[in-house]
Amino acid sequence: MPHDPSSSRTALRICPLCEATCGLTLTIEGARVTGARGDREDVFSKGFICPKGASIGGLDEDPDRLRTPLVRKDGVLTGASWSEAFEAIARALPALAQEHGPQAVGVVLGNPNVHTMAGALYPPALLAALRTRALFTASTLDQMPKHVSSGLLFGDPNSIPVPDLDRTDHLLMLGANPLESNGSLCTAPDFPGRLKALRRRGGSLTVIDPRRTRTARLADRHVAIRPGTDALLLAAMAHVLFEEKLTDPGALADHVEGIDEVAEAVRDFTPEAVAAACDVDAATIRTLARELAAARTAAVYGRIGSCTVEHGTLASWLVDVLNVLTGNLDRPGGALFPLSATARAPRPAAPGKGFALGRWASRVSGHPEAKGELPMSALAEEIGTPGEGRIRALIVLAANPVLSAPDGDRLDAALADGLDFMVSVDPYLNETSRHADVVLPPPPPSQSAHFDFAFNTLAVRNQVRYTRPALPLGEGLMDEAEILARLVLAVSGTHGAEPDAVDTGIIDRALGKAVADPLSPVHGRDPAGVSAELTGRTGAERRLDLMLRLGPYGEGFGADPDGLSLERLLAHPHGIDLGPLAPRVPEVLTTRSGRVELFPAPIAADLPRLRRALDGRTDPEALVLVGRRHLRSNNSWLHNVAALRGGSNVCTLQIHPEDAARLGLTDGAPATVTADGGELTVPVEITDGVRTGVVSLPHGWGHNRPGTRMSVASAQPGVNVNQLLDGSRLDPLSGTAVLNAIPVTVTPSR
Ligand SMILES: Nc1nc2c(c(=O)[nH]1)N[C@H]1C(S)=C(S)[C@@H](COP(=O)(O)OP(=O)(O)OC[C@H]3O[C@@H](n4cnc5c(=O)[nH]c(N)nc54)[C@H](O)[C@@H]3O)O[C@H]1N2
Ligand SMILES: Nc1nc2c(c(=O)[nH]1)N[C@H]1C(S)=C(S)[C@@H](COP(=O)(O)OP(=O)(O)OC[C@H]3O[C@@H](n4cnc5c(=O)[nH]c(N)nc54)[C@H](O)[C@@H]3O)O[C@H]1N2
Ligand code: SF4
Ligand SMILES: [Mo]
Repeated sequence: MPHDPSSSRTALRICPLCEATCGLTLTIEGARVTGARGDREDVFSKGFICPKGASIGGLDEDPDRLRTPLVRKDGVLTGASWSEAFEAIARALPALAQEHGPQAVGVVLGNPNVHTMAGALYPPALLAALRTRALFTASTLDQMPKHVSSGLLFGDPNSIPVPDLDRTDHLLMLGANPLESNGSLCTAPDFPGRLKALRRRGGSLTVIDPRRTRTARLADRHVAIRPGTDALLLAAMAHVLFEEKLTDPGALADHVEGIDEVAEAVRDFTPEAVAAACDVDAATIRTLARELAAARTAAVYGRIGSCTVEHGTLASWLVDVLNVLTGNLDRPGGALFPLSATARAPRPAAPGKGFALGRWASRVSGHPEAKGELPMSALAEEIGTPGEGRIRALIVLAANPVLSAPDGDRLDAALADGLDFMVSVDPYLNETSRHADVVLPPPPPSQSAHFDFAFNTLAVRNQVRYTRPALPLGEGLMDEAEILARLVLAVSGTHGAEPDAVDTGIIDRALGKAVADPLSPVHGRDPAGVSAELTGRTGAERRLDLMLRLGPYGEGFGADPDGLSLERLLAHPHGIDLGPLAPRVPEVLTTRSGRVELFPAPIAADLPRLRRALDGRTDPEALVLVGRRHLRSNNSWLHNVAALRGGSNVCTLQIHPEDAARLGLTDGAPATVTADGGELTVPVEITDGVRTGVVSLPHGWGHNRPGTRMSVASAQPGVNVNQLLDGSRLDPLSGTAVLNAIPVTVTPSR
């Protein structure tokens, strides 16, 4: 189609594809995104971009994207109008909840909810309207161990310290590969450049990973640990710090309790005792501990490979134990708590409510809740096991658990046979949404506004940015904020009301609290008057304005004329820098003691399990499976963008040459992998990039189920690694699935 070059323009859009939150400059011709480059003026990302961000146009105009809602008619998903779709929901869900109780409606929240404004703003209202505890999210396939350890240590599961990447002298990184992932629980656009800068300024990087990743190749020291044993390694490092009197919590000393108890608890975990299990010699472990203690500043940082393992919560706890013991928690150059512009404004330090685990349990297996969630691994049994409280209906927002959670075949069958009604909010008809009775598709990224409510609380620098939609909504599309607001109305029995009513209700409640709060800048004011001052074109924007104005940097509705508001943010299209991370202890602490509780009871109760792992005999020929990520892939849903396919972005079984030779495997030939949950056949890739005893498969593949509409992905489907899991392996404290260090056998396929 010829286009008029004079219609070409640019527009800013924060990239929603990973946690790095890069600012993009989109090239727009007519109603199409024809290119994307890094926004050099972005206060945080300064022009950085990766191949995914550069391909956002391809994602935007993917012909397989759904452009109308789908409603199941006579068993077949059929294009429908928005009002038909919401009417179908309003007819089914309230009646089902009425008949079987609120627990009969389950909710699944997937990863992209932390990458959209709608996903941050509406799920709480949806859950409140449903009054269900049947909540499952990607967190229990991911970072829940970190939430649990942070909740126990600091009182709030969302108070997660992040490494001060730009100022630290020494970074000890476990189970993370930011050169492919671009970072996680540590929002840092151009993570690779920041690591190189660390080396350039004389700092050092140590990477603990069973694979020699691109990140490991950048490091001063790479330790190829045996998978699943990081908690042992970290406990032994803590042991060395105590034994050699290298502990010094520094400024934190007055705000920590339980250090002596930790010393006692790690007494058995000598480097010599853990060396065999970790396959790391004792001398190296001592060196790691001494280097950490000796560094002027240092940060310990653990991610996926330290979370989605048998001892994920213990490992996550030990990461911060080491940060505390070496005086690096809450100091510049160490690990600090970000202060985002939409967070609650800091208040005088005081004891808080603390963090409780296991306030209820899952119906079938009795898994304790964590942070109000049940393990994603338990979803299939909660649908498939008869009895009172069985999940009969499911609302799935931006999730594809058939591929991303253990034992997809079982979940697939449960979604097909066990549900009376299912809704998916998803742009694709994929392995999960194909089971829905109603699919509600959000618009493409270029047509959505963007604000990072989640990632600004995890960013290595305090800053704030907002981008409005770069393009108007396409014909027949609905903004995702409106979709979710209408969904709230449909499940509440108020279908047909104005979706703005949802936002107005939330704003009114928030202002009601604020005017009654003596510490709020609007204390004592008339809430209606304050509400009338809010600006914004949409309910979502007015809510953002409210949070910004009452937040830590806010203008407080006149209290601080230089403070933040939506209006001020809009005047800074490349964002506003709010400065480096600063110490926040004790104000940030909300434990019952008002201190860092370094040795919480649930952790103490889980330590015997770690102690038992010391005795684990390891068969020298045993193999364990770990995952990996590819730069040009994203979990289960970016395989449909043709521009990102190919190259190293392939679904292969990586194996060390020695293991391959012993097993008679040939590069490129198929191998059969068997584990608890099943069997897969996949091409072999022989590489010394994985250590011996370890094989690696990426996740998010296996696009070969019928009834999907992802033509590029299904042409080269790959295999679903999660079919090797039966869902029974969990980190017990957090309910997180064990996705790494899975025992497998591998044989050549015929
Ligand atoms: N074996 C193994 N399994 C893993 C992992 C691993 O390392 N190994 N990693 C785990 C991790 S860390 C995570 S976070 C999970 C992720 O697992 P999920 O939470 O299931 O997320 P995705 O696989 O990314 O699927 C996202 C879904 O959201 C849809 N989507 C995309 N954009 C939007 C949008 O703007 N709005 C809406 N409503 N929908 C959208 C996509 O089409 C897709 O259906 O996978 C986990 N699974
Ligand atoms: N390109 C791309 N970027 C992504 C994603 C994606 O799918 N693709 N997903 C996004 C999401 S949802 C997340 S949560 C983040 C995750 O971000 P990261 O945590 O950086 O994830 P990975 O790249 O999977 O790196 C995990 C590393 O842990 C190693 N590992 C496995 N088992 C163990 C173990 O027992 N011990 C140790 N020490 N290491 C181990 C693996 O070899 C791997 O190199 O990435 C995000 N960014
Ligand atoms: S690093 Fe992440 S946020 Fe930045 S362009 Fe790539 S996918 Fe987007
Ligand atoms: Mo994740």
